[in-house]
Amino acid sequence: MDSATSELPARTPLADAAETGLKIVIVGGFGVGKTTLVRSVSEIRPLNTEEVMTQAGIGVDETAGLTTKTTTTVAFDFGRISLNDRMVLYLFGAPGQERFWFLWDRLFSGTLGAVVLVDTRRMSESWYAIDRLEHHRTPFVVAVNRFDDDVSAFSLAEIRQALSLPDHVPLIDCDARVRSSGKSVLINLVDHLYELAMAREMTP
Ligand SMILES: Nc1nc2c(ncn2[C@@H]2O[C@H](COP(=O)(O)OP(=O)(O)O)[C@@H](O)[C@H]2O)c(=O)[nH]1
Ligand SMILES: [Mg+2]
Repeated sequence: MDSATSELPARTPLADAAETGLKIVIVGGFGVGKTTLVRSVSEIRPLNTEEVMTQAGIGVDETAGLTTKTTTTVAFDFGRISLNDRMVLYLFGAPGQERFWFLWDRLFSGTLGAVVLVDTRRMSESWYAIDRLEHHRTPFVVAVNRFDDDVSAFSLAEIRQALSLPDHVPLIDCDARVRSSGKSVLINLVDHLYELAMAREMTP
């Protein structure tokens, strides 16, 4: 009998990857830059289901202040990045539109941590994501995606206050279009997860 079919291999490539793979979710409001971030850091051609917005989206997908945005993500983005030879992050960009919020709770299961992307022109769009993450006790960092036409120039301290973010939640600036910037957001999250794990270990 063929040994390959008579017994299961000790390790399959997928299991190996899963063992070191961390599931990370990128959440945030509509047009905040989730697809852009996943695309700029992913080492595989990211899957996404970007659709040109149709007449039907008018009034449903609010584009106020986002004059250049003509596509919308109807499912989610998926990408992958290896931080080092042991650590692979699987990235899921979760749809920000209110009508997709029911998907988030499913998506959060098995998620080690999340990145909340914030656009300071539409800060309130992040409230729901932060709320859900706190509810699920999913650790997260908040990354402010600075847009060129954002003249508000809020400081990180002001943003922390506006979002009622506790001091222990990392808050950083980023440019979702730049790979090194997106990568540093992810490293920030992994560091945060590591610190939380260490703190848990220290508590008797
Ligand atoms: N100027 C500028 N544009 C950005 C930035 N991040 C994303 N965009 C653009 O903003 C639009 C919305 O980004 P997208 O990633 O589709 O948002 P999503 O709905 O969160 O997935 C796209 O046209 C992006 O090219 C940024 O940091 N600066
Ligand atoms: Mg998108």
